[in-house]
Amino acid sequence: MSIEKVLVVGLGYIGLPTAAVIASRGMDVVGLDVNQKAVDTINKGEIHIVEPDLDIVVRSVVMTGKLCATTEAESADAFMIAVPTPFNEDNSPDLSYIQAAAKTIAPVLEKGNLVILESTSPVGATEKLAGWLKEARPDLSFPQDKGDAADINVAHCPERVLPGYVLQELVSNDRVIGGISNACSEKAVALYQTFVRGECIITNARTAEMAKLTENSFRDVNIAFANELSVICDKLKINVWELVKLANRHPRVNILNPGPGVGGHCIAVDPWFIVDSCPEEAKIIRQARLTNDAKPFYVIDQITKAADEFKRPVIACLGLAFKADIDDLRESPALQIVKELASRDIGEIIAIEPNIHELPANLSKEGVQLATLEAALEVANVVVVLVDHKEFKAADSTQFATKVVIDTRGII
Ligand code: SAJ
Repeated sequence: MSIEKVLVVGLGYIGLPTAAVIASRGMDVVGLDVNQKAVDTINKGEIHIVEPDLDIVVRSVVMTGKLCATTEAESADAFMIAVPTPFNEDNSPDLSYIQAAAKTIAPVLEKGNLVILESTSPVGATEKLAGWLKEARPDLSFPQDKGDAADINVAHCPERVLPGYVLQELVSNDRVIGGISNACSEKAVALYQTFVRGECIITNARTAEMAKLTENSFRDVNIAFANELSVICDKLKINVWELVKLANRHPRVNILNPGPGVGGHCIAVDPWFIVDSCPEEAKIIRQARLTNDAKPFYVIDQITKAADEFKRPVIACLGLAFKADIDDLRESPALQIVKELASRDIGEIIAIEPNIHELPANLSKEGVQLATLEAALEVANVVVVLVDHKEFKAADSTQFATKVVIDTRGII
């Protein structure tokens, strides 16, 4: 049976662009979300998240009737689940959103349907999803029991796009596709090939789950290495940026950049899923998480020491986002650092974030001011670079000559 209609569950940073891109290929797409406001926004042809060019694609597919949003499940040929998989306080994965998605789509499932889990998931989650669907629909057969002959196919295909480049990477990245049976994989490949230009590589569901976790853990471990080096270099009075540049001249060395910590919703989360599955074995992966989580506190200490040299210093904090040239402040080490500084009352804090127009309420309540770089530099005693936004990289470095500078990104 060919796939003509797709229901995407979860219209966030991954679900909405995916739904829009599939719709732009001429398929009928229904987006399902629990957030009525998001649904209404999308149905007006507008978007509720920030991602370059996404507004244009969404507007066009909504206008042509290829994409519509709803809060109620309806039948389709394929279902794609792109809901959050956060972690609990004890760092164990929280699969409640996937379970809720299973409960929502189960009543409308029909023989021949394909269900794809896109959410980053701990190993075994796709099998769990298939189990929840089976529990809700004992009248249908599932691949964990019937293999290729099952009524319903279930596969994992982790999203791997980089925020800020989602529309390009959705199409150009290779996709790892892990079905519970071969038939599941093949059916999923057929769907992805309608909009992916990269290669669709088949494996099993558990390996696909682990592949995604491995990619982000690889980055986390390597950033932790860079962050550890930066602390060692401070102690040994060596410029870590010069050191990394020199070491990277070696043809087989590629050290990542130290920073104020690791933010975002992926790299700082996914490694915990591996640690939770194999707590005894995942030693380096766990330590990398701890090292990266400790880095903001190291930066706070550096700033506090610098501030101690002044009676009532003005501290300019450059950047609040979790990485360069985006407006996303969630899980941002820069934001964490500024919040903590404000609560310690060690001076006047000015935040410079060219990608936002208003400070988050909890910062303004603490007395933090939002200013332009120029205005902040006129009064600042201490300058802290927390994000390597293009506006900061372009700044004239002589402006910083009379300031105490703490540069966590190595741009000055
Ligand atoms: N960072 C450093 N030093 C570096 C690189 C990054 O400190 O050398 C910091 C950034 O400042 C940021 C954090 O790490 O705070 C993460 O940024 P990122 O750009 O490395 O990654 P994300 O979280 O925006 O997106 C990642 C991507 N994964 C990989 O590159 C392996 C993306 O492809 C995934 O789709 C995404 O996670 C996800 O959804 O899992």
